[in-house]
Amino acid sequence: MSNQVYQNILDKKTKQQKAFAVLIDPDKLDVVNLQKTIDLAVQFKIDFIFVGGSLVVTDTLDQVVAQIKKACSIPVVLFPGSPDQITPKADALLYLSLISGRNPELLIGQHVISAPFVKQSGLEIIPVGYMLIDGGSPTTVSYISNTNPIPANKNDIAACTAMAGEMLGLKVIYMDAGSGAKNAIPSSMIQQVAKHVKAPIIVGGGITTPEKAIENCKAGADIIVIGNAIEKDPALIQKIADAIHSLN
Ligand code: 1GP
Repeated sequence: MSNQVYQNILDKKTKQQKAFAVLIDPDKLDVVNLQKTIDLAVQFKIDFIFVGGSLVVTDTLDQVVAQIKKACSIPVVLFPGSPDQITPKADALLYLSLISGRNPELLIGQHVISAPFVKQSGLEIIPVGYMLIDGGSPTTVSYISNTNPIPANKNDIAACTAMAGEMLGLKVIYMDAGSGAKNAIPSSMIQQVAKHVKAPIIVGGGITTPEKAIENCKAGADIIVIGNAIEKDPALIQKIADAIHSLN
C-alpha cells in the first residue's frame, strides 16, 4: 500500500499550497457530462478528484472511477458514504470516522465489518476525522448518518473534536457542512480548528463562489471540496481553481 496521496497532501501543506478537489457523485453525471468535468479538471489543473456521496443509488462507481483514471492522472480519492462505495480502481480511500457524531456504527462499527474487504482492496487508506457542521438546513448526510452536526457557532466544540481526532491518530480533518448546505462553514470556525491541529484540513459543503473558497483557505483550509455547485455550473471549475491556486 503506498502513501502517495497523503504524502502529496502533506507536501502541499508544508509548502503552504492550497488545493482544490472536485467532488463527483457517481449518481449525478452521465458518461458525457463526466467527461466534460474531467476535461475541465485537467485543463485547470485540479489537484484531486473525490468520488462518492452520502446516498449512492446506482452501481456506476466502478465505471465512473475507471473513466476518470483512463482520462487523466489526477489522483482519484474515494469519499464513501458507506462501505460498499469502494473500488480498487481508485488511488486512495478517505477512511472516515464521523467524530462529530455519537453513532458508534460510523465511528467504528462499519469499519470493523468492512476491514478485510478494505484491506484487500490494496487502496491507500487515509484515516480521516470527519466532522459535520450545521449548514443551516438538514442535509442528506446528517439524516443518513443519524447524527447531529456541530452547531455552526460552536468553534470551541469543533476545535476540541478535531484535537481529539488528531490525538487518536486520524491524519486528516474533514470539516463538512454537507453537500448542498445552505451555509458554508464559517471561516472563524476553520481558523479555530487550524489553530489547534497540525493535520491537513479539508473543507466542503455549500461552497459556491471563488471568494468563499479564498476566505476558507486563508482561514486555514488546505483542500477545498466542491460538488454541487460544479454539477450546476461546470464553468465554475476554472473560477474556483484560479482563485485557490492564485494563493500559491
Ligand atoms: C460534501 O463537502 C462536500 O460532502 C461538498 O459539498 O456538494 O455542497 O459542494 P457541496
